[in-house]
Amino acid sequence: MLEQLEKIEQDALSALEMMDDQEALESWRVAYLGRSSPLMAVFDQLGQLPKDERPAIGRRANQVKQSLELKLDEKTEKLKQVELRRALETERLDITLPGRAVSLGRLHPITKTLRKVYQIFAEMGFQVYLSRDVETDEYNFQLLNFPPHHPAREMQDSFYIEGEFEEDNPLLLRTHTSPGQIRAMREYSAANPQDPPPVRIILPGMCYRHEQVTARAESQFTQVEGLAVGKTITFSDLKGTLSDFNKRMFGENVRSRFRASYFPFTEPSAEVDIECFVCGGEGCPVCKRTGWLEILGCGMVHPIVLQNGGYDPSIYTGFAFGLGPERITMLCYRIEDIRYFWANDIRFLEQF
Ligand code: FA5
Repeated sequence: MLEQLEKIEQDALSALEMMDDQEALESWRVAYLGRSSPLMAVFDQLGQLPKDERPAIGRRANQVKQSLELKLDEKTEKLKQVELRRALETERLDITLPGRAVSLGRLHPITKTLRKVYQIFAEMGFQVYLSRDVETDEYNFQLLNFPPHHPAREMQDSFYIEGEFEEDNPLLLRTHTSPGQIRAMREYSAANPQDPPPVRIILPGMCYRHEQVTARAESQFTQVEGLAVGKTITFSDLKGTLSDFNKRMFGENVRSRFRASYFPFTEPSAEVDIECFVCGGEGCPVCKRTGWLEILGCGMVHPIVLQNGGYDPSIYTGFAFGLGPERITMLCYRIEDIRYFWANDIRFLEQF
């Protein structure tokens, strides 16, 4: 029986060597220490042994049992360590890996153009003046020398706002940034009505026109108005300012032209065109086959407008202009259709 116990111990220990996970260890425990194991069978037979053999075999059986339990505990602990190490290997954090880029928002192309326009005019000494989007007929038209029922109003079809308003002075969404000229001049001249200070401002903002949307015209677009009023301002100041602006905005070699035009609030009036970027001046659908793209309207401030702003036209003169950042952005980035700006198409916006 002692030999049988030796064999049980040896078999069990060499089988334990082969076990390599917790599941295998459990089946080993059932096989060698469980109720139906050969070792337990030895304990069961102890009672039938001759009395004098019982103590030695009983002691030896207990030793084998304790030794196997000890080895099982050691092996269990060892396997736990191996599994832990394996888990650490696979879940290892590599701090040298580059992080995932956070996707950032970006500036709308019109905002980029506006910022460049502000910078150029700031360098020339113009300050930014913000006027309102909802205007009265009086400021949008009448004070700018558009008399009621004057056909020039049809140049800018308006979005009127329903509600209560004075007769002949309805509310509307401004059709251009020019009403800001009157608001600014009135504010400046109110400070010193006898000798109003000179004005040198730009007035950026959204404008709204109830007109056919095409590749060149939107019903909602931005404008940047410019206004300079002083005692010695001439048309050459206007030409010099805008020619310099064109060079800084589009580059030294840009071809531009001043073309005589008409606005009720300037006299004389002009429009400025830049050579068409699509056809290089040959003529195409974008430039209506003229080879030129209009980017702004301008002129010398009409005496009636100066008067309405609180500036005596026998002492003061001024120039004004209104440019279209959408048209300028189209030129800078070679964009062929103005409708992309408001289409919210991420494939378009991601290019800027
Ligand atoms: C005006 O709105 C005048 N208030 C400009 C002005 C100011 C003249 C001061 C004299 C003195 P006009 O309607 O031409 O003018 O518009 C000026 C510029 O706004 C155009 O050259 C163009 O660049 C832009 N613009 C006009 N209509 C649209 C439109 N529907 N969509 C996009 N841009 C437009």
